[in-house]
Amino acid sequence: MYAQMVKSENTDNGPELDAFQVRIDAGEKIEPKDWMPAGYRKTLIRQISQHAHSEIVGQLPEGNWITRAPTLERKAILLAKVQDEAGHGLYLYCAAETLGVSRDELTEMLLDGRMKYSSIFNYPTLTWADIGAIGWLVDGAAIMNQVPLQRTSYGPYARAMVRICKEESFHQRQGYDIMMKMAQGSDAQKRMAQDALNRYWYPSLMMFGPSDKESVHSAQSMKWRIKINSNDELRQKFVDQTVPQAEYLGLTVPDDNLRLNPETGHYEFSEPDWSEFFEVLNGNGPCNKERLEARNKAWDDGQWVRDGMMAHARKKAARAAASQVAAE
Ligand code: FAQ
Repeated sequence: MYAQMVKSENTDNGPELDAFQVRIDAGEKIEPKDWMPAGYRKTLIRQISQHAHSEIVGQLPEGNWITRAPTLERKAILLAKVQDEAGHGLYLYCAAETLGVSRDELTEMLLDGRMKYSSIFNYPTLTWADIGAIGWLVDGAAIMNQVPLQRTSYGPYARAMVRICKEESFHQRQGYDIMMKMAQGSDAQKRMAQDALNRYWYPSLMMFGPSDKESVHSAQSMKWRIKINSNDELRQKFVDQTVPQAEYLGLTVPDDNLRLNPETGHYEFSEPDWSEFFEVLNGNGPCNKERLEARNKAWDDGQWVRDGMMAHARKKAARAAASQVAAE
């Protein structure tokens, strides 16, 4: 629908680009009908869609535990959380559509592997403690990344982030609450909580993207205020915030090199295994195949619904056209 309104912009220099940068530097929001460079539009489509796909695929690891949650209350909370993730995906697809792509196109690119989703969702959820670890660490990392995005330069993305961040903060607390119960529980529960932290720590650090020296998009994205902080800055903030939380739980972060540097006030920590990260991005993580199969199946199973909706829309349009002719 928005495709006709797109003002492009294959100029990567010239007075329009200078004027655009002045607006960005002044902290103005760019809106869908405004002029924007092709690269800005392309980068936003890539980042917002990857984000939307992550929210949708991100339902799968937790959905795995809805039927096995330990109490009715935990089940209701988890169900609500997973539904929130679907909602986030939908706001984000809407934000991407304002840039001139359709949700169908984006979905097809996810399903045939042309578009990415967050690496974290290619890891399995083996025990109930993993649901705690996801809320605490994965939603915790997501908030750290997304709070600054409320100030991103593209209006529809920034506004979607405001609501998403409120909900993510509830998700993080529910995860920490599960971890607290487990860490204060029996020895077996404590071991389960520690094991979940051991398995989710480094994949959570990877959520912030490759190190700044390996990040191909950061410099341009930060110039356009699509990104407000670099990957390493946010990773450091996440570690600084999360280590004391682990200590409060009585759990040990699985990193022998972890230490608080009294001079900088920041934790020093080990980098994740970046070769594992790139393997996961290339489709070779523990659950990549399973996740894409599940999304492909959902898309195929929903074909009859889309066909029905389209047939209804066509009939409605034909009836409206016929009554218009009759009235003339
Ligand atoms: N996974 O140059 P950079 C959530 C790719 S939401 C997969 O540094 P950029 C909620 C990147 O696309 C989680 N791919 O890239 C939830 C690029 O590839 P390309 C998602 C990754 O964009 C919780 C290449 O590597 N959040 O969890 C990853 O400047 C619980 C080079 O990297 C967002 O998407 C990765 N981890 O920075 C749901 C937030 N990292 O496209 C359910 C918005 C990098 O050139 C349950 N996105 N890549 O082929 C961002 O802030 C940025 O896109 C970054 C990456 C920081 C993720």
